[in-house]
Amino acid sequence: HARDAHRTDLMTITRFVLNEQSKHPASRGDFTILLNHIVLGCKFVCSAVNKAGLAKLIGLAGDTNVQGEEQKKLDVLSNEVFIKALISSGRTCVLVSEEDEEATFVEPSRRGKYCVMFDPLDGSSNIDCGVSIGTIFGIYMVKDEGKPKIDDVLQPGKNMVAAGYCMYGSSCMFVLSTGTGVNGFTLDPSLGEFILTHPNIKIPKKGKIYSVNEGNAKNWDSPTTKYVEKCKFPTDGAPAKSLRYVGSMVADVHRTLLYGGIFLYPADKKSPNGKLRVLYEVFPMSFLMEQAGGQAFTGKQRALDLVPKKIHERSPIFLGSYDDIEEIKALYAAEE
Ligand code: AHM
Ligand code: MG
Repeated sequence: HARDAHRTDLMTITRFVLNEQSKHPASRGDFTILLNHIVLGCKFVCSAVNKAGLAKLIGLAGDTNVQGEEQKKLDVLSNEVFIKALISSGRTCVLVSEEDEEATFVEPSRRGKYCVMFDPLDGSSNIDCGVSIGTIFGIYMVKDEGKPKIDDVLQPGKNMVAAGYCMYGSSCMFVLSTGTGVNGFTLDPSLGEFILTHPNIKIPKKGKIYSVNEGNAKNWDSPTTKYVEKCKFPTDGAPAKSLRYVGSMVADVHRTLLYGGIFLYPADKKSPNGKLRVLYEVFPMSFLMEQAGGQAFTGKQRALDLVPKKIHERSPIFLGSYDDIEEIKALYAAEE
């Protein structure tokens, strides 16, 4: 039976990516190797997060990161694990981490053709209380393998060759796109393997949920204010939307992908560029949204068209179901 086949014919993430890559005759397995190293990092973080309370890993490391926030021990640890795993893959040349002010250029003997931008452990405010957190990553191809430059990671998001996240939640889930749709894998802890559980994820065309930090409402611009007002007091006879906000981008985006709706971190008077970082938060999530049939918009343009000037740049972001993003786009268009 079909179900039996699934139980005994396990589609691991490695097998899945090898299958995908075999469709490209020129492929030499480099991407599969890179991905395996990312997956290893995620498994490590998953295990560390699960043990955090026990192992007393939680607590301040006494350091502040480049954004001037307190750095938690788990953030530091995760960052080290990912940097080392990525370098040792032998397939990377430029690395950008939320935790490091400067990009890391891999030494020539260990260099490969991929640039990886990542937030090793996002959702820092949720670490200490055991709420879902995650790792986010995006991957570009270097232009000239012999001469990796900072410009290689300042490309528009649409140039990404892959993006994904791992959510450390009630189960550990790895969601990936290599530009041909979105697939979700769940960690089977007894096997230590990510198994394909959510093939070809498509976001519902319209959703019933909005997700935003409404505590910032007094500083919002008028399209955002109008949009959220409409979610609560619809004027077109539609039912009001439900509000869900974890405060971990990975968890909020994951729910949005599966259930539909909209996630927004808009600009406000205090932060004219919003909060979320372009390279390792906005771009990877926008890439996944589009690949799942949704949209991602900055308030001015398609998010993936943005050309970042600095590696830690921020941007407002509205992402989610196709129809819901159309509405916010219309409100911004009406302002012009
Ligand atoms: P972080 O990188 O310090 O963890 O901040 C990013 C997080 C996102 O996961 C989340 O979407 C957002 O910050 C929540 O911000 P706020 O607490 O302002 O609502
Ligand atoms: Mg972050």
